[in-house]
Amino acid sequence: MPRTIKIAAAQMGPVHITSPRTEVITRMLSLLHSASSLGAQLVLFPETAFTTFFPRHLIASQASLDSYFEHGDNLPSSPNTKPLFDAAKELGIDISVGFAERTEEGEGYNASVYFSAEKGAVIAKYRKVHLPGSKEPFENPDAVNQLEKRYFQPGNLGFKAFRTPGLVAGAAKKGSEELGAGKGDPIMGMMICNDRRWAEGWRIYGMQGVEVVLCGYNTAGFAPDLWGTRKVMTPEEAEVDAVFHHKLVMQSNSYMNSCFSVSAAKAGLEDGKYDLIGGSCITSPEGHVLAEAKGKGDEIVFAEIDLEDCRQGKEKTFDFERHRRIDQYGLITEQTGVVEPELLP
Ligand code: CDV
Repeated sequence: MPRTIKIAAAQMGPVHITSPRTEVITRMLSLLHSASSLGAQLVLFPETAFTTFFPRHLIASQASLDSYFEHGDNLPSSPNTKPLFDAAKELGIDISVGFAERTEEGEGYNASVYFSAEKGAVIAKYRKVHLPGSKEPFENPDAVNQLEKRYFQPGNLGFKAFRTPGLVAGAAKKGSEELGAGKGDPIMGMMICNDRRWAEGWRIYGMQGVEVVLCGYNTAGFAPDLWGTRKVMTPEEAEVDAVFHHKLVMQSNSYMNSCFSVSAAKAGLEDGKYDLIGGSCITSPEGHVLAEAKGKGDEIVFAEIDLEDCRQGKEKTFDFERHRRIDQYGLITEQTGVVEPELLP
């Protein structure tokens, strides 16, 4: 039986350091309404969607830094973000959105939430595990900094998949007669930007039967200080490569875990200077791109997907129960860095 969902990535053009929060929310509402007019049931917004991607800046004042953060559990009620959640509830659309989270204890996380329109509540939260960059800025004054390790703690909620109510008709529930994998409410997982480059998170979601992975991102188009300069590239060549790598990891990891993925970028020249790639896309369990952004501005990327399409991979090529060999995978959790084989005599 088909289990279809109409799904959208809300790509956002640049959000500048000077952009008033109200202006950003207005743009997000406009994207939500556009997605609604296409019949979307779920809309994904980018990483740190409500503000500029501030970890590129060295921010000295605590008050200024705090202005980029929200209290995680208050998003649906905070004046800065409430209008988006109110509209999602009113339109009956689930949303997932990235934000900088400040906890009661004062810790900072690069986080995202999943809001269920049916429940009228946040039903899942994710904190970015793989924080790229450094604590200190680069010495090169022209470098694009990536100070996530300075402002955020590594995520501590793991990669926990969750079910999303109200999206597919006739979903099996606890105690249903129609039991078995692939019959219940959709299984989703969230990751944030750099996480998508790491196979480990995808596999942990795959092992929970994930059907849709949601990933918001801010990826620089040209950042040689961060990436290395072994191959000298023009900014244009570097951006082509960055988009290639983005799609490569979304497509290959969707395939290897037999799931759909949705990715939503913040794109364009943020703060008038820092180029972010676009390339928001929706990929299938066979690794194909089903829909993708055409430009680098505010744009809805939309597809109707059938979760039943996950079954073939999950039951054949990537039937984990039959084919995985965990006795051979020990190094994955025993060792963090690389230990090369001994040198030859
Ligand atoms: N926001 C990010 O996590 N950006 C990283 C860059 C810095 C490599 C990314 O993986 O796109």
